[in-house]
Amino acid sequence: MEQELQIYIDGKYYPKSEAKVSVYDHGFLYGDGVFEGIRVYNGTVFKLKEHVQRLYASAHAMMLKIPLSQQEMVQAVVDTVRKNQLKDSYVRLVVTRGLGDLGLDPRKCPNATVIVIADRIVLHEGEAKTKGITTLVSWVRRNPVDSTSPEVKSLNYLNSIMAKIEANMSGADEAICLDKNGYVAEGVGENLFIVRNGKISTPPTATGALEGITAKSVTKLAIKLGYEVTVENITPFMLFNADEVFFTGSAAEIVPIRQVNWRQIGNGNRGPVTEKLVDEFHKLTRDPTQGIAVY
Ligand code: PXG
Repeated sequence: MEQELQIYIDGKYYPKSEAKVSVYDHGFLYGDGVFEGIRVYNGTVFKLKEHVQRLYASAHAMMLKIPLSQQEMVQAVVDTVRKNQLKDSYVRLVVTRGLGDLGLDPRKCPNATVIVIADRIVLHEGEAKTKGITTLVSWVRRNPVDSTSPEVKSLNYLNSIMAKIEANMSGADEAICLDKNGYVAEGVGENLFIVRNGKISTPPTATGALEGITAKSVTKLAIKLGYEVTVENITPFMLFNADEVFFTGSAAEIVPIRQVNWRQIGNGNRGPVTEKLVDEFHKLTRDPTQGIAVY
């Protein structure tokens, strides 16, 4: 039988079937915690330092003290991937406020819980990546930055889940969320880009989007390819009339969008700019200098 995956919890490894946290953990009781989703390509943890930095920035914003240095956290991820002998995989890094009582006061939680899961990943190489997906602009708005800010990658994903339910029920592959002013913010776990007349734009994070690590890589690649990339407010009208629209994210990678609320985008297929970026991004993920090598 294949060996069970080993999960890191607070410095110890547990087989997947025994990897558990308490029902008194405030991550479970209140969504009080932060996380990252990271890909491993051919034994290199892609943009690991950037993900760890963002994890600590999210934790700092909510005054959650992580009991490891960033360097130790990088090492914990590398060790967990190595222990499971994974090459192409997916890492979920979770830090919760830790064990407390039934009151929400975080002072009741002296020690954060640190979890590293390295698991296999099913790659969606088929239709979605080449033909594109259908989307629905959801009525569920992104929270403003003075609320549960989407800039913090916290365990509070109900906003995204509500939007996802709307997409599911309407038969769309994914949801697009607007900010409170009606501008396009992002997907439920992806950043969004549009292409018009050969120019690329993406919404500002202040509109209520996570500062995506994939979005940053893709922006750099686009500039290297000679495209202009502008951060600007994007309206639903601009989406409907874009030549190309695509999502970016660690889990999603680059996904073309071929339909927004029943309106066809471009010619209804993956556009040429998206295609070039997909090719370049694929090469980037295979470059061992773009992450931390495990082996
Ligand atoms: N917006 C939101 C709300 C996200 O959660 C992104 C944008 C893209 O960011 P990155 O840095 O990944 O390019 C995310 C990332 C999952 C999962 O399991 C979700 C994300 C990443 C990895 C896994 O649903 N979201």
